[in-house]
Amino acid sequence: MWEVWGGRGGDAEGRALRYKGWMRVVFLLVLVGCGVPTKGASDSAVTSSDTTTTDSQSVDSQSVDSHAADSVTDTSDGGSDSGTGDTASAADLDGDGLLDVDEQRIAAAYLPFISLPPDDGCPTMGVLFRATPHPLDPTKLHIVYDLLYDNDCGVGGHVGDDEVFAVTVDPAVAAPGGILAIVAIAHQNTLCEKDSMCGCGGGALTACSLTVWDGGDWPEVFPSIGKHGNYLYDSDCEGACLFTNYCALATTPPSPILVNAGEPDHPLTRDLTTSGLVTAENGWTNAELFDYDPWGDSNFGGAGNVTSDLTDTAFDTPVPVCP
Ligand SMILES: [Ca+2]
Ligand SMILES: [Ca+2]
Ligand SMILES: [Ca+2]
Repeated sequence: MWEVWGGRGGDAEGRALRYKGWMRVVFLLVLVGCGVPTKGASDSAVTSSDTTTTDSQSVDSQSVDSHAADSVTDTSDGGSDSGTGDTASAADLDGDGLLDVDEQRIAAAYLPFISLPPDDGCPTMGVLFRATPHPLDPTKLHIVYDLLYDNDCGVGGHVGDDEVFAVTVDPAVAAPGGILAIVAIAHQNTLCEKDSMCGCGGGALTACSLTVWDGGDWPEVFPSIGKHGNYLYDSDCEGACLFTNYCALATTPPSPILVNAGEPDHPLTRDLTTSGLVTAENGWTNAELFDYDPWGDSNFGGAGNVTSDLTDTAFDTPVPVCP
């Protein structure tokens, strides 16, 4: 089932590439024979870009490579038809049955529109995610997004901030349509807790709040200014928590780095700095957040426990039938 997301049989593809190589030689000979000018074949560039070595097994390269993988249309030319990307693209290092490159690609592609207010005073942020086959329907994914910030600078602010929402994704439907449901909780386990859930408009789920962006109707997630509590409707946020929380519709969402946490029994990162999320280059300033282990069951600075975030059943999402 998962191969429809890009899984490939290495040997079969190798044979296909070799066959294509021979066919290309034959084709070029025909072209030269006919006096037709030749040009580089674009797909050779794509396959050469996949030559990412076997250190795909390292967590660092995975998070970085995934971003490269998102921009699949590698414009570099040259390079041989090595086709050696199979080792990397076939890896399921967190053992959940999903190819890790697909987890990364889908988590990036189906990230809802995060409406981080333009005047947020502490916007430095990255996203740690956990993607798994949805327990209710393995053709869908359950993705937990943990938005990690350098600071919470709202009322009662603190170093570090962890704010979670989760989605159900149908990878067979392009984003944003394939975002089937979202669960968000603002200020979990406090008197100000606000739980919300929305969906694609089918069944009993209230439809998500949408904004037009990049040619699509994207479901929105509203982090409150400074506090970063996640709300699914702007109206739920305005003046929430004793007039300490306010939200705004941003014109563009942030483009955070996304790092795959892996699974509890097979983590893909034990250090968010070496994985490229909590780094000075990304604007992070609080030394106590560097080299944080998201599976170490410790608090993220003055914020919550990320291990709990990644395993919290409060963020279980339904699988609605969409119109
Ligand atoms: Ca996997
Ligand atoms: Ca996973
Ligand atoms: Ca917060």
